Amino acid sequence: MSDGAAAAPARAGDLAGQGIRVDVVTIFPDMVRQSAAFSIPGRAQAAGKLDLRVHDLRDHTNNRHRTTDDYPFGGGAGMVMKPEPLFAAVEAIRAEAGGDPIVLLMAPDGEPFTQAMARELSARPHLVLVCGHYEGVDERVREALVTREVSIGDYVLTGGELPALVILDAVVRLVPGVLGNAESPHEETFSEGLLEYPHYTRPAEFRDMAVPDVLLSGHHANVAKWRRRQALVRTRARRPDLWEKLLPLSKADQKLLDEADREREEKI
Ligand code: 5OB
Repeated sequence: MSDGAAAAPARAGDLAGQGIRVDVVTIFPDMVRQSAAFSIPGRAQAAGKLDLRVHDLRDHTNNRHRTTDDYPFGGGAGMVMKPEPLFAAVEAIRAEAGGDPIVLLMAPDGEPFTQAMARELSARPHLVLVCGHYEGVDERVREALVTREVSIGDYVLTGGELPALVILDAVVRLVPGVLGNAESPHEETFSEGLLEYPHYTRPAEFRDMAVPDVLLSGHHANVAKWRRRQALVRTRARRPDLWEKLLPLSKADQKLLDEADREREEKI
């Protein structure tokens, strides 16, 4: 039995403006449910900001073996996910929820998932995440059922469950009221295009490693400059792809970077 069928009926709009509904279609419902019970997604559910419904794809099969995959036409290695159970699962969600949810297929050849996409999705009242498996899903699912196909990076995975959980995590933390004030997502690494500056907490000295003096100085403007400088140096060194998009630098940033380069020379 899927969560969707067990839970009290709710319209997709019930959480609109104050939360998000996410339906996940998977052959491993326990993996998704159990993982999403932790951390921010777990808290968001408890707070009524995330209405998560996990559906077992096998509940939408017709044969007694509850088969969700089959051999590829034309031959070749691997199995392909059958279209009927996927159409039945998503159409049942649509019929029950109403509205016009975005249906996302987790796919290694999909659009790269970004912070910008997470932001966009977090503004929607209802998402349906479909987890693929095996060599892939029948092409007709991609043509006629799915709104968007999403990849979380260039590596091979065994299924779409972890990508769906990644997307859920990235999206839910942006839903208004999910993060507390102290954790508020205002300085996000990727939305500004810069990597984070280094962070320190107590103790001020640990195994002969000292926290930079400026952070202990209480001089807020100098702290801000130091952090900006560190973020610039780090982004240039670690992520040339992000760095290119930051150019040309503002005068102020260029000055900070020149300073950093000069000081490095003094030290070397
Ligand atoms: N690898 N993103 C990267 C993915 C992926 C594999 C998937 C789905 C999304 O399914 C096997």
